[in-house]
Amino acid sequence: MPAELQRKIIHIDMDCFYAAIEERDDPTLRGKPVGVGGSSRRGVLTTANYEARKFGCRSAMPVFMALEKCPELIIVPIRFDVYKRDSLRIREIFSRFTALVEPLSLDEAFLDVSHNPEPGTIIASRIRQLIREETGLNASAGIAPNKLIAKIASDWKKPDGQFTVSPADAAKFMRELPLRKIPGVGGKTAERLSAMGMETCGEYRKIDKFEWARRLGGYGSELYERCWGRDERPVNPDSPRKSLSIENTFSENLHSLGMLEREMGAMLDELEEKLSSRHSERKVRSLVVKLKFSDFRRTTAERAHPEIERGIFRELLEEADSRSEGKPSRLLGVGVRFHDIPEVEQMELF
Ligand code: TTP
Ligand code: MG
Repeated sequence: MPAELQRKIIHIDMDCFYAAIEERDDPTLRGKPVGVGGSSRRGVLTTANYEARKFGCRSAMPVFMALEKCPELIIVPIRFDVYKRDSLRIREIFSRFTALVEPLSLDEAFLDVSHNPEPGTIIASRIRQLIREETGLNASAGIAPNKLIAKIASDWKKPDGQFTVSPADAAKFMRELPLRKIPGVGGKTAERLSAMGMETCGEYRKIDKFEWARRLGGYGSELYERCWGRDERPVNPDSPRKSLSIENTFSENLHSLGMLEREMGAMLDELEEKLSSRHSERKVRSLVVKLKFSDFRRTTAERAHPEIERGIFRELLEEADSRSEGKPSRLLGVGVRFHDIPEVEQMELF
Protein backbone atom coordinates (compact mmCIF):
# COMPACT_ATOMS: atom_id res chain seq x y z
CA MET A 1 0.00 0.00 0.00
CA PRO A 2 1.53 3.40 -0.91
CA ALA A 3 2.53 5.45 2.12
CA GLU A 4 -0.04 8.19 1.43
CA LEU A 5 -2.84 5.62 1.72
CA GLN A 6 -1.55 4.21 4.97
CA ARG A 7 -3.97 4.94 7.73
CA LYS A 8 -3.37 5.63 11.41
CA ILE A 9 -6.12 4.14 13.51
CA ILE A 10 -6.25 4.30 17.31
CA HIS A 11 -8.50 2.09 19.42
CA ILE A 12 -9.08 3.32 22.96
CA ASP A 13 -10.57 1.10 25.66
CA MET A 14 -10.99 2.28 29.24
CA ASP A 15 -9.66 -0.01 31.97
CA CYS A 16 -12.36 -1.78 34.03
CA PHE A 17 -14.47 1.26 33.24
CA TYR A 18 -17.44 1.07 35.64
CA ALA A 19 -15.29 -0.27 38.48
CA ALA A 20 -12.60 2.38 37.93
CA ILE A 21 -15.24 5.11 38.21
CA GLU A 22 -16.56 3.61 41.45
CA GLU A 23 -13.03 3.50 42.89
CA ARG A 24 -12.35 7.06 41.83
CA ASP A 25 -15.52 8.30 43.52
CA ASP A 26 -15.08 6.25 46.71
CA PRO A 27 -11.44 6.09 47.82
CA THR A 28 -12.28 3.50 50.51
CA LEU A 29 -12.70 0.97 47.68
CA ARG A 30 -9.17 1.41 46.34
CA GLY A 31 -6.92 -1.62 46.49
CA LYS A 32 -9.86 -3.89 47.33
CA PRO A 33 -11.62 -6.33 45.01
CA VAL A 34 -14.68 -4.57 43.57
CA GLY A 35 -17.46 -5.77 41.30
CA VAL A 36 -20.19 -3.60 39.80
CA GLY A 37 -23.50 -5.32 39.42
CA GLY A 38 -27.00 -6.32 40.32
CA SER A 39 -27.97 -5.65 43.90
CA SER A 40 -29.26 -9.16 44.60
CA ARG A 41 -27.20 -12.36 44.57
CA ARG A 42 -29.06 -13.34 41.43
CA GLY A 43 -27.79 -10.42 39.40
CA VAL A 44 -24.66 -10.48 37.26
CA LEU A 45 -21.46 -8.43 37.38
CA THR A 46 -21.11 -5.81 34.66
CA THR A 47 -17.39 -5.71 35.40
CA ALA A 48 -14.79 -6.25 38.11
CA ASN A 49 -11.61 -4.36 38.95
CA TYR A 50 -8.20 -5.93 38.48
CA GLU A 51 -7.91 -7.04 42.14
CA ALA A 52 -11.15 -9.01 41.74
CA ARG A 53 -10.04 -10.43 38.39
CA LYS A 54 -7.10 -12.09 40.16
CA PHE A 55 -9.71 -14.29 41.85
CA GLY A 56 -11.42 -15.05 38.55
CA CYS A 57 -14.30 -12.55 38.76
CA ARG A 58 -15.45 -11.43 35.32
CA SER A 59 -18.07 -9.42 33.41
CA ALA A 60 -21.39 -11.26 33.03
CA MET A 61 -20.60 -13.63 35.92
CA PRO A 62 -23.52 -14.22 38.31
CA VAL A 63 -22.93 -12.43 41.60
CA PHE A 64 -23.24 -15.63 43.66
CA MET A 65 -20.49 -17.24 41.59
CA ALA A 66 -18.23 -14.20 41.93
CA LEU A 67 -18.73 -14.29 45.72
CA GLU A 68 -17.76 -17.95 45.78
CA LYS A 69 -14.52 -17.11 43.99
CA CYS A 70 -13.82 -14.05 46.10
CA PRO A 71 -15.76 -13.83 49.38
CA GLU A 72 -14.31 -10.36 50.14
CA LEU A 73 -15.65 -8.97 46.89
CA ILE A 74 -17.37 -5.62 47.40
CA ILE A 75 -20.39 -5.32 45.11
CA VAL A 76 -21.37 -1.78 44.22
CA PRO A 77 -24.61 -0.93 42.44
CA ILE A 78 -24.58 0.29 38.84
CA ARG A 79 -24.71 4.09 38.37
CA PHE A 80 -25.32 4.32 34.67
CA ASP A 81 -25.79 8.11 34.58
CA VAL A 82 -22.32 8.68 36.02
CA TYR A 83 -20.70 6.28 33.51
CA LYS A 84 -22.48 8.06 30.70
CA ARG A 85 -21.24 11.45 31.87
CA ASP A 86 -17.63 10.20 31.95
CA SER A 87 -18.11 8.63 28.55
CA LEU A 88 -19.16 11.99 27.10
CA ARG A 89 -16.12 13.67 28.67
CA ILE A 90 -13.85 11.11 27.07
CA ARG A 91 -15.52 11.54 23.68
CA GLU A 92 -15.02 15.28 23.93
CA ILE A 93 -11.29 14.66 24.41
CA PHE A 94 -11.26 12.46 21.29
CA SER A 95 -12.95 15.21 19.30
CA ARG A 96 -9.97 17.51 19.93
CA PHE A 97 -7.85 15.19 17.78
CA THR A 98 -10.20 14.15 14.98
CA ALA A 99 -13.80 14.30 13.80
CA LEU A 100 -13.53 10.67 12.74
CA VAL A 101 -14.53 9.00 16.01
CA GLU A 102 -16.57 5.81 16.05
CA PRO A 103 -17.76 4.92 19.56
CA LEU A 104 -18.36 1.19 20.07
CA SER A 105 -19.72 1.44 23.59
CA LEU A 106 -19.51 3.85 26.51
CA ASP A 107 -15.85 3.02 27.09
CA GLU A 108 -14.48 2.18 23.66
CA ALA A 109 -13.90 3.99 20.37
CA PHE A 110 -11.97 3.97 17.12
CA LEU A 111 -10.26 7.19 16.00
CA ASP A 112 -8.87 7.79 12.53
CA VAL A 113 -5.95 10.23 12.93
CA SER A 114 -4.40 9.66 9.47
CA HIS A 115 -4.47 13.38 8.67
CA ASN A 116 -2.43 14.24 11.77
CA PRO A 117 1.30 14.43 10.98
CA GLU A 118 2.38 13.30 14.46
CA PRO A 119 3.10 9.61 15.05
CA GLY A 120 0.07 7.64 16.24
CA THR A 121 2.03 6.51 19.30
CA ILE A 122 2.46 10.12 20.48
CA ILE A 123 -1.16 11.03 19.78
CA ALA A 124 -2.39 8.01 21.73
CA SER A 125 -0.26 8.79 24.76
CA ARG A 126 -1.46 12.42 24.74
CA ILE A 127 -5.07 11.24 24.63
CA ARG A 128 -4.49 8.84 27.51
CA GLN A 129 -2.80 11.55 29.54
CA LEU A 130 -5.68 13.99 28.99
CA ILE A 131 -8.18 11.31 29.98
CA ARG A 132 -6.21 10.68 33.18
CA GLU A 133 -5.96 14.40 34.01
CA GLU A 134 -9.55 15.28 33.22
CA THR A 135 -11.42 12.21 34.46
CA GLY A 136 -9.01 10.46 36.83
CA LEU A 137 -9.38 7.23 34.82
CA ASN A 138 -6.94 5.01 32.97
CA ALA A 139 -7.26 4.04 29.34
CA SER A 140 -5.38 1.60 27.11
CA ALA A 141 -4.73 2.11 23.42
CA GLY A 142 -3.84 0.20 20.28
CA ILE A 143 -2.29 2.01 17.33
CA ALA A 144 -2.26 0.31 13.92
CA PRO A 145 -2.97 0.75 10.20
CA ASN A 146 -6.53 -0.57 10.57
CA LYS A 147 -9.39 -1.22 13.00
CA LEU A 148 -8.81 -4.94 13.35
CA ILE A 149 -5.24 -4.67 14.59
CA ALA A 150 -5.83 -1.50 16.61
CA LYS A 151 -8.56 -3.27 18.56
CA ILE A 152 -6.48 -6.34 19.26
CA ALA A 153 -3.46 -4.20 20.15
CA SER A 154 -5.32 -2.11 22.75
CA ASP A 155 -5.69 -5.28 24.80
CA TRP A 156 -1.98 -6.11 24.61
CA LYS A 157 -0.65 -3.83 27.38
CA LYS A 158 -3.80 -3.50 29.44
CA PRO A 159 -4.23 -1.97 31.99
CA ASP A 160 -2.87 1.55 31.49
CA GLY A 161 -0.70 0.73 28.49
CA GLN A 162 -0.52 1.06 24.75
CA PHE A 163 0.88 -0.94 21.87
CA THR A 164 1.74 0.10 18.33
CA VAL A 165 1.80 -2.20 15.31
CA SER A 166 3.42 -0.70 12.23
CA PRO A 167 2.10 -1.59 8.77
CA ALA A 168 5.27 -3.61 8.12
CA ASP A 169 4.67 -5.70 11.27
CA ALA A 170 0.96 -6.38 10.68
CA ALA A 171 1.25 -9.86 9.17
CA LYS A 172 3.84 -10.93 11.76
CA PHE A 173 1.70 -9.59 14.59
CA MET A 174 -1.25 -11.70 13.46
CA ARG A 175 0.64 -14.95 12.86
CA GLU A 176 0.59 -16.41 16.38
CA LEU A 177 -2.77 -14.92 17.26
CA PRO A 178 -5.49 -17.44 18.17
CA LEU A 179 -8.41 -17.19 15.73
CA ARG A 180 -10.88 -16.63 18.55
CA LYS A 181 -9.19 -13.28 19.28
CA ILE A 182 -10.48 -11.92 15.97
CA PRO A 183 -13.62 -9.86 16.59
CA GLY A 184 -16.48 -11.72 14.90
CA VAL A 185 -15.05 -15.20 15.54
CA GLY A 186 -17.33 -16.43 18.31
CA GLY A 187 -17.02 -19.57 20.43
CA LYS A 188 -18.97 -21.77 18.01
CA THR A 189 -16.93 -20.69 14.97
CA ALA A 190 -13.68 -21.10 16.87
CA GLU A 191 -14.73 -24.66 17.78
CA ARG A 192 -15.56 -25.45 14.20
CA LEU A 193 -12.21 -24.09 13.01
CA SER A 194 -10.42 -25.98 15.74
CA ALA A 195 -12.06 -29.20 14.53
CA MET A 196 -10.42 -28.46 11.16
CA GLY A 197 -7.06 -28.14 12.93
CA MET A 198 -7.04 -24.34 12.81
CA GLU A 199 -6.04 -22.60 16.04
CA THR A 200 -4.04 -19.55 14.92
CA CYS A 201 -4.14 -17.02 12.10
CA GLY A 202 -0.83 -18.40 10.84
CA GLU A 203 -2.38 -21.85 10.42
CA TYR A 204 -5.46 -20.50 8.72
CA ARG A 205 -3.57 -18.53 6.11
CA LYS A 206 -1.53 -21.53 4.96
CA ILE A 207 -4.61 -22.60 3.00
CA ASP A 208 -5.46 -20.29 0.12
CA LYS A 209 -8.30 -17.83 0.01
CA PHE A 210 -10.29 -19.60 -2.72
CA GLU A 211 -10.26 -22.84 -0.79
CA TRP A 212 -11.62 -21.00 2.27
CA ALA A 213 -14.30 -19.38 0.12
CA ARG A 214 -15.25 -22.87 -1.09
CA ARG A 215 -15.36 -24.28 2.44
CA LEU A 216 -16.94 -21.39 4.36
CA GLY A 217 -18.24 -18.94 1.73
CA GLY A 218 -17.68 -15.18 1.96
CA TYR A 219 -16.97 -15.46 5.68
CA GLY A 220 -14.08 -17.82 4.92
CA SER A 221 -12.36 -15.49 2.49
CA GLU A 222 -12.91 -12.45 4.68
CA LEU A 223 -11.36 -14.27 7.62
CA TYR A 224 -8.39 -15.07 5.41
CA GLU A 225 -7.82 -11.33 4.86
CA ARG A 226 -8.14 -10.68 8.59
CA CYS A 227 -5.58 -13.41 9.34
CA TRP A 228 -3.07 -11.46 7.25
CA GLY A 229 -3.95 -8.34 9.22
CA ARG A 230 -5.81 -6.73 6.32
CA ASP A 231 -8.93 -4.72 7.04
CA GLU A 232 -10.16 -1.75 5.03
CA ARG A 233 -13.28 -0.90 6.98
CA PRO A 234 -13.45 2.86 7.49
CA VAL A 235 -13.87 4.50 10.87
CA ASN A 236 -17.51 5.41 10.70
CA PRO A 237 -18.38 8.43 12.88
CA ASP A 238 -22.01 7.50 13.28
CA SER A 239 -22.20 3.80 12.97
CA PRO A 240 -25.89 2.97 13.38
CA ARG A 241 -26.95 0.40 15.93
CA LYS A 242 -28.04 -2.95 14.53
CA SER A 243 -30.64 -3.81 17.11
CA LEU A 244 -32.56 -2.62 20.14
CA SER A 245 -33.48 -4.89 23.01
CA ILE A 246 -34.53 -5.06 26.62
CA GLU A 247 -33.45 -7.81 28.99
CA ASN A 248 -34.64 -8.75 32.41
CA THR A 249 -32.95 -11.11 34.87
CA PHE A 250 -35.62 -12.22 37.34
CA SER A 251 -35.10 -12.23 41.08
CA GLU A 252 -37.00 -15.57 41.11
CA ASN A 253 -36.89 -18.01 38.20
CA LEU A 254 -40.12 -18.06 36.20
CA HIS A 255 -41.65 -21.54 35.97
CA SER A 256 -44.50 -21.12 33.48
CA LEU A 257 -45.16 -19.74 30.07
CA GLY A 258 -48.00 -17.67 31.51
CA MET A 259 -45.64 -15.92 33.92
CA LEU A 260 -43.19 -15.22 31.12
CA GLU A 261 -45.99 -13.82 28.96
CA ARG A 262 -47.08 -11.42 31.68
CA GLU A 263 -43.50 -10.27 32.16
CA MET A 264 -43.08 -9.87 28.41
CA GLY A 265 -46.12 -7.57 28.16
CA ALA A 266 -44.48 -4.89 30.28
CA MET A 267 -41.17 -5.29 28.50
CA LEU A 268 -42.82 -4.82 25.11
CA ASP A 269 -44.40 -1.59 26.32
CA GLU A 270 -40.92 -0.35 27.15
CA LEU A 271 -39.47 -1.57 23.85
CA GLU A 272 -42.24 0.18 21.89
CA GLU A 273 -41.69 3.38 23.81
CA LYS A 274 -37.93 3.36 23.14
CA LEU A 275 -38.42 2.50 19.51
CA SER A 276 -40.85 5.32 18.83
CA SER A 277 -39.09 7.94 20.94
CA ARG A 278 -35.50 7.34 19.86
CA HIS A 279 -35.38 5.21 16.73
CA SER A 280 -38.48 6.10 14.77
CA GLU A 281 -36.43 6.67 11.61
CA ARG A 282 -35.23 3.03 11.54
CA LYS A 283 -36.92 0.18 9.70
CA VAL A 284 -37.46 -2.99 11.71
CA ARG A 285 -36.29 -6.17 10.03
CA SER A 286 -37.14 -8.84 12.59
CA LEU A 287 -38.44 -9.55 16.08
CA VAL A 288 -36.41 -11.50 18.61
CA VAL A 289 -37.07 -13.28 21.90
CA LYS A 290 -34.27 -14.58 24.07
CA LEU A 291 -34.46 -16.87 27.08
CA LYS A 292 -31.83 -18.04 29.51
CA PHE A 293 -32.72 -21.12 31.53
CA SER A 294 -31.78 -21.98 35.09
CA ASP A 295 -28.95 -24.21 33.77
CA PHE A 296 -27.58 -21.13 31.91
CA ARG A 297 -28.39 -22.46 28.45
CA ARG A 298 -29.59 -19.62 26.26
CA THR A 299 -31.77 -19.67 23.19
CA THR A 300 -33.27 -17.13 20.79
CA ALA A 301 -36.25 -17.22 18.45
CA GLU A 302 -36.47 -14.70 15.64
CA ARG A 303 -38.88 -13.90 12.83
CA ALA A 304 -38.76 -11.35 10.01
CA HIS A 305 -41.49 -8.76 10.58
CA PRO A 306 -41.54 -4.97 10.05
CA GLU A 307 -43.12 -3.88 13.33
CA ILE A 308 -43.74 -4.88 16.93
CA GLU A 309 -46.64 -7.30 16.97
CA ARG A 310 -47.49 -8.91 20.25
CA GLY A 311 -49.00 -12.06 18.72
CA ILE A 312 -45.71 -12.82 17.00
CA PHE A 313 -43.73 -12.15 20.17
CA ARG A 314 -46.01 -14.64 21.97
CA GLU A 315 -45.31 -17.27 19.33
CA LEU A 316 -41.58 -16.61 19.52
CA LEU A 317 -41.74 -16.90 23.30
CA GLU A 318 -43.50 -20.26 22.98
CA GLU A 319 -40.91 -21.42 20.51
CA ALA A 320 -38.03 -20.42 22.79
CA ASP A 321 -39.75 -21.87 25.85
CA SER A 322 -40.28 -25.20 24.07
CA ARG A 323 -36.50 -25.67 24.32
CA SER A 324 -36.50 -25.32 28.12
CA GLU A 325 -36.24 -29.10 28.76
CA GLY A 326 -38.39 -28.48 31.82
CA LYS A 327 -36.02 -25.87 33.27
CA PRO A 328 -37.41 -22.55 34.54
CA SER A 329 -36.19 -19.29 33.02
CA ARG A 330 -33.87 -16.81 34.72
CA LEU A 331 -33.72 -14.19 31.97
CA LEU A 332 -36.03 -12.92 29.25
CA GLY A 333 -35.05 -10.58 26.44
CA VAL A 334 -37.22 -8.98 23.74
CA GLY A 335 -35.90 -6.95 20.86
CA VAL A 336 -35.93 -5.90 17.24
CA ARG A 337 -33.22 -6.07 14.62
CA PHE A 338 -32.98 -3.17 12.16
CA HIS A 339 -32.47 -3.09 8.42
CA ASP A 340 -29.07 -1.68 7.51
CA ILE A 341 -29.01 1.95 6.52
CA PRO A 342 -27.85 1.94 2.88
CA GLU A 343 -24.43 3.49 2.56
CA VAL A 344 -24.01 5.89 -0.33
CA GLU A 345 -20.48 4.77 -1.12
CA GLN A 346 -21.56 1.15 -1.24
CA MET A 347 -24.39 1.89 -3.63
CA GLU A 348 -22.12 3.83 -5.95
CA LEU A 349 -19.94 0.80 -6.45
CA PHE A 350 -22.60 -1.02 -8.46
P1 TTP B 1 -15.16 -3.74 28.77
O1 TTP B 1 -14.28 -2.73 28.08
O2 TTP B 1 -15.40 -5.05 28.11
O3 TTP B 1 -14.57 -4.08 30.20
P2 TTP B 1 -13.89 -3.14 31.24
O4 TTP B 1 -13.69 -1.74 30.74
O5 TTP B 1 -14.66 -3.24 32.52
O6 TTP B 1 -12.48 -3.85 31.48
P3 TTP B 1 -11.20 -3.87 30.54
O7 TTP B 1 -10.12 -3.22 31.36
O8 TTP B 1 -10.91 -5.31 30.29
O9 TTP B 1 -11.53 -3.11 29.30
O10 TTP B 1 -16.58 -3.12 29.07
C1 TTP B 1 -16.75 -1.75 29.43
C2 TTP B 1 -17.86 -1.59 30.45
O11 TTP B 1 -19.08 -2.10 29.92
C3 TTP B 1 -17.61 -2.35 31.73
O12 TTP B 1 -16.88 -1.57 32.66
C4 TTP B 1 -18.99 -2.68 32.19
C5 TTP B 1 -19.82 -2.76 30.95
N1 TTP B 1 -20.11 -4.17 30.59
C6 TTP B 1 -21.36 -4.71 30.90
O13 TTP B 1 -22.21 -4.01 31.44
N2 TTP B 1 -21.61 -6.02 30.60
C7 TTP B 1 -20.68 -6.84 30.00
O14 TTP B 1 -20.94 -8.04 29.76
C8 TTP B 1 -19.40 -6.26 29.66
C9 TTP B 1 -18.35 -7.11 28.98
C10 TTP B 1 -19.17 -4.94 29.98
MG1 MG C 1 -12.83 -1.40 28.83
